[in-house]
Amino acid sequence: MKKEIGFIFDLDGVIVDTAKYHFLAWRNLANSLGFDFTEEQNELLKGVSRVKSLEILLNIGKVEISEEEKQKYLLQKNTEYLGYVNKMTDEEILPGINELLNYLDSKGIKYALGSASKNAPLILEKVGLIKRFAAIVDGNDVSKAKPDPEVFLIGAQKLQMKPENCIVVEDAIAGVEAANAAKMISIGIGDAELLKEATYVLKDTSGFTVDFLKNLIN
Ligand code: B16
Ligand code: MG
Repeated sequence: MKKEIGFIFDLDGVIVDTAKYHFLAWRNLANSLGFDFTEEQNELLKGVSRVKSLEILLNIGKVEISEEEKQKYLLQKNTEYLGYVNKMTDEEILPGINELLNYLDSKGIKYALGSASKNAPLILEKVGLIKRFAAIVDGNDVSKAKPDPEVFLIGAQKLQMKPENCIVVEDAIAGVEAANAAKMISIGIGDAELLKEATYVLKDTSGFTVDFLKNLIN
């Protein structure tokens, strides 16, 4: 009998590109605090929790603020970010993802979401994918952020799969490390050098084809 497998997809950078909206909101906050924030620096925030992202941003600007102000800025940033998210449609699903999910559905292979974002359910709803996932694990469900494997281990539990039978799709180094720590197969989406710890690396989601998936599964 063939071994049962499950997939766990990261959200930002794998299903949709919300990094560009995070960037606009963080840059506005940085500018209002008197410093600039570049797209290159935004790379440092990918896959990182909201609170940790603010810490990194404040470090870049060498700004020190009180705990109360931090809470205020986190809310301010998220409100602006949600303004962009609320306008999202299914046209923002990254290339190839619909085909992959259709193929997994046709084979009866279950998939979960494993994201650091507390806004993940809203984003999936906006792009019309929320009902497709057998389970959703997001930033509200975990106490330890990636590279800790918690998010993916909860995902495996919800899929009722052993971790070693799960395949994680991730675009962030911390996410690949989390998948490896969970003893799962990892597919990195992005730069091969950056994601060299992943079991497989594909340049972008359009390289993650149904043919690649068929070979992987077989
Ligand atoms: P939120 P992922 C991550 O999503 C983003 O890559 C990261 O930039 C963001 O800070 C984090 O979610 C938290 O997002 O502010 O919406 O809770 O890649 O883990 O799907
Ligand atoms: Mg990501």
